[in-house]
Amino acid sequence: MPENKEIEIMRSVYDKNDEVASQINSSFTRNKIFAINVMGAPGAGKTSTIIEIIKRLEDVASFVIEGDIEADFDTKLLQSLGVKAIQINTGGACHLDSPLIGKAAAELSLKNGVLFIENIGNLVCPAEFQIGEHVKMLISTVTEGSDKPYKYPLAFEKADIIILNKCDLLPYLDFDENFFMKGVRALNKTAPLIKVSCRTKEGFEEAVKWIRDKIK
Ligand SMILES: Nc1nc2c(ncn2[C@@H]2O[C@H](COP(=O)(O)OP(=O)(O)O)[C@@H](O)[C@H]2O)c(=O)[nH]1
Ligand SMILES: [Mg+2]
Repeated sequence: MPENKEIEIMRSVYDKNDEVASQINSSFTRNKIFAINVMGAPGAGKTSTIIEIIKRLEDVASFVIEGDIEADFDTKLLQSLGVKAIQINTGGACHLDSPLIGKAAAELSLKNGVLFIENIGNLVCPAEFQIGEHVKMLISTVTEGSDKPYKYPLAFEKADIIILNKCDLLPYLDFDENFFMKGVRALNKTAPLIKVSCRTKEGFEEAVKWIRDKIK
């Protein structure tokens, strides 16, 4: 019986979150904002990838909501590049939720453009919470090892696009691309998987084309 109770409470937390997420999503759509929930482990290159994509979307207004447990380095970096960015510090919580996004979005006066929401660095919880996004972008890296789809299936299953970053480091690692791809495709048959490097800049044209097609 106590087990049942726990499940009911969790269900109501998810339901409340999803209800707010759905309202936020409608508001983004009404305001012609395409929202991307950017997920990945700490240091995967979420901020670096967002920056490379924004540089190639020069004709589109870009906005960023930066989620971190503490600190605002990424927001300061984005602002120094002229990007409209706002920081959310969760103070310990391991994912962003939709009420947090609702408050941050209200401060950015969002209209006509792309909103990147950099989630907390974590391969588990962010995949469980809708935050008003139109698509989920998962950043995985060759330095994390090729077994990650097998160990963190939900993030790979839910992704609409998977970016494999840090490919400049492939010659120095034993990353097994076939094993990685097999794991990804067992979970997700449709998401494009794009190999990129924020160091050499390879692969970003394809990622940007995918976003442009989605905006249309
Ligand atoms: N070699 C290499 N380093 C990268 C690449 N992308 C990001 N980094 C580095 O990885 C670290 C974490 O990047 P950051 O974008 O802050 O990751 P985040 O924590 O996911 O936002 C930084 O030192 C970046 O310079 C890449 O493609 N290749
Ligand atoms: Mg970051």
